[in-house]
Amino acid sequence: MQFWWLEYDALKYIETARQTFSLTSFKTMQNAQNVTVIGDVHGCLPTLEALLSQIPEDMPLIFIGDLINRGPNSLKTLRRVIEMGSRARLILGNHEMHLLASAAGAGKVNRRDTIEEILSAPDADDLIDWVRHQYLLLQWKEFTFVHAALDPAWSLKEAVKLANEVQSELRSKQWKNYLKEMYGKDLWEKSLTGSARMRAILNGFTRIRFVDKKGVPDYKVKDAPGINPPHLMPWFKCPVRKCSNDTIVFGHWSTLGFVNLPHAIAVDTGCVWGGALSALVLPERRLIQVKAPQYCDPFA
Ligand SMILES: [Mn+2]
Repeated sequence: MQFWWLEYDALKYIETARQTFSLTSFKTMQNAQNVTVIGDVHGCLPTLEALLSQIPEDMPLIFIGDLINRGPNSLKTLRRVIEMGSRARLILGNHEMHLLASAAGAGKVNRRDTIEEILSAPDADDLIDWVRHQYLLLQWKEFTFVHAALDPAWSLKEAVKLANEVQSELRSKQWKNYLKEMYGKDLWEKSLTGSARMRAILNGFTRIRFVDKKGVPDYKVKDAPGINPPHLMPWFKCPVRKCSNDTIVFGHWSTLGFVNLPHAIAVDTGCVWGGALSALVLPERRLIQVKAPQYCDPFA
């Protein structure tokens, strides 16, 4: 199962020859002793630099998504990660999807967005191409990386299939057309087709926080656990979720803070609103954090 990741990268880089091609570098990540996952950066480049200075330069990195937007340096942060080449991979977050939808003419850049500088960069097409070739789900050893969640209705095997389904559309020539109706709160059902299916898959990976006891997501509630309506629970505590025996690493939920449970690891510690940026060295789960200046309000 791990080889779809390897094969895809190899093909892309042979095809485009944009970057020095090295099959060994891909094998290196899969075979690496350690991988470090980095929480939601949101364009906070100085904070990212401070964190990176504490991580060995040859350490493979997985960014958990929302690398960009909201913070002050979206363009430079994106370039910094692209320039790392095969050392770094990005999980697509809701903010990356918003960037792609905006580039496709389907999303509207709003007042609080800081992605305009990416869309108007002279090499915007290359930047967008890089982003749309990233991942909704990655696996390394026993860990599965997603931006927000796995929909409780999905087994890990189904989730891998659904991630591949959307990733191949994003990587196709028709990607702009595919994303035309990206926004909406569709809930997952096996029978869904077309744009409702795409929305339910994207929501299941990039937006879920709370679910009810049957595992049905509620996209309206964004509170920290403890002040949520009593019928809702964090998705990773839902007893009926099908992936409860898999170890899921995720970000997205900045008010949740660092969570380190046997089967759920949360790494978004709110760097954009003055919390911290976190890196977690795996498999030993060694936490590295740097305190961050505040750029915006978590509840705005
Ligand atoms: Mn997010």
